[in-house]
Amino acid sequence: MPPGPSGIEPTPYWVPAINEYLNQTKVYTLHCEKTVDFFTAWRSCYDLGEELATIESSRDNKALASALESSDNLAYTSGTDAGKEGSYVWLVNKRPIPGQWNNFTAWNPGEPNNSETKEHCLVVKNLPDGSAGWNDVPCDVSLCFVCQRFEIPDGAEVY
Ligand SMILES: [Ca+2]
Ligand SMILES: [Ca+2]
Repeated sequence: MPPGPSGIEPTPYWVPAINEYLNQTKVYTLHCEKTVDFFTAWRSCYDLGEELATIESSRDNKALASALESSDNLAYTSGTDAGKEGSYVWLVNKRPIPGQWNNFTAWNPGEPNNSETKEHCLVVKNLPDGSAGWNDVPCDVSLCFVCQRFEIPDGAEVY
């Protein structure tokens, strides 16, 4: 593929259809080298040829909790209600939270609370039971973030 307009080499990109989704192996990677705001996190995953994380099943949530390691890392995912208050979507795949096809969420008790009407980004933190608890926070705070990639199946159409 030719370089994009900004000189960035496009990487093959593939997103599984919903009916393929739960059978796919997703790989989460935590980034804490430099803490960043939400959109920098979104862009940083893009620059790595990946995407900012989605969490669409309890399996995803456990895998993501493992990626967070045992530390107190608070990390951005691609969940946001910045476009419409109270209506969360995964920015990278446009699916609603909870999904129509999978009702999974893992909000901590009392969340999302849109504190001071300023919280529009979904962050994750390890819980003692090995899952990841969700909270909404302001999108401009500097945090770690989690990128994801899928194993691209043979014969899949990439773009
Ligand atoms: Ca909000
Ligand atoms: Ca909150």
